[in-house]
Amino acid sequence: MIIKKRQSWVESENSVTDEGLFHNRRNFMKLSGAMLGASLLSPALMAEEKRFLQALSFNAHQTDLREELTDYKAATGYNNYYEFGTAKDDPAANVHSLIPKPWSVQVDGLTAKQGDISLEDLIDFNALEERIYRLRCVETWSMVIPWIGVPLASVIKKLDPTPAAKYVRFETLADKKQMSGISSRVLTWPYVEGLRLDEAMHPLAFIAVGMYGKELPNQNGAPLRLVVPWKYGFKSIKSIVRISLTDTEPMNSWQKSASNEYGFYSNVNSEVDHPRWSQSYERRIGEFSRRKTLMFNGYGDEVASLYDGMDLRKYF
Ligand SMILES: Nc1nc2c(c(=O)[nH]1)N[C@H]1C(S)=C(S)[C@@H](COP(=O)(O)O)O[C@H]1N2
Ligand SMILES: [Mo]
Repeated sequence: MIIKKRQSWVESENSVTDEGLFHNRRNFMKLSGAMLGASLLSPALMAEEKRFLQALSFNAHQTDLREELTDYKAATGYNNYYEFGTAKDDPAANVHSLIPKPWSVQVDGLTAKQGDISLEDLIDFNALEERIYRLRCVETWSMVIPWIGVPLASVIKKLDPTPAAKYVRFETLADKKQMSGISSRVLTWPYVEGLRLDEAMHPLAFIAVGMYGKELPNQNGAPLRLVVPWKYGFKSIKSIVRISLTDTEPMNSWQKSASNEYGFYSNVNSEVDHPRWSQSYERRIGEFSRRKTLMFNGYGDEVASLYDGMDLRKYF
């Protein structure tokens, strides 16, 4: 059973009295505690992790899903990151060649701010929040992750879009030296994703730089990735190196590869099947039984109004 509280993302940790939240909180503390204890980090890395956690502890916010967090091992061992291969265990095996630091993001298009912006200037690391979001992959698996990051809106505001800007387009790094999978032609590189500007400014849309109290593992999209919890997982573009504001709808990599199967919107929709499979059920990674997929992945109260009057069969 899933019970959601409205506007839950603005609730601070201190005001949490709800049992489900408390459970998740404990679950999270247990996990991060265990991982910190078990990890064999160099002193420099330890100091960095500590700074990361300190920044976080002052700004912990939480969405409340009464659901178990996905096991950390499953969330980092069963991934889609085609730049490192198409099998679910390829990213974890091949991703060590990715160098997520230092990192900068090229900003161009319809914004006042232009050019290369360092990760530290783009993301306010003193304002990190924790958000527990469900993510539902188009291939019918799902997971529940404690993400750490900032609202995408805060990043876009920094770029100062011009009035003509209507969409945001994102690109992933495409470097043959760091990414063993991009010699393959399964997709066109760089990996591209896009959002309508009002979707991008929605308070649920999130840029993650960490998860489970730690920095993002490379296979999950280090050093920064998108998380749009009401859309299929492939919208969550990883290792972003370019953000462009545009006045035309960006063509994403999956649309380009099969426009009959993947559209621009890609909202989780239990009522519209993928041409090759049903979208009405999903399986949590690490679990055996299936559960019903919820419209907009369960975030409909918050986001359905973005699509008022649109035929979601046409705009899939
Ligand atoms: N650059 C890039 N981003 C990507 C992908 C990819 O292949 N390349 N796969 C997407 C898909 S299909 C999913 S379901 C999610 C998976 O995120 P996870 O591995 O953290 O679970 O990442 C998305 N982001
Ligand atoms: Mo996916």
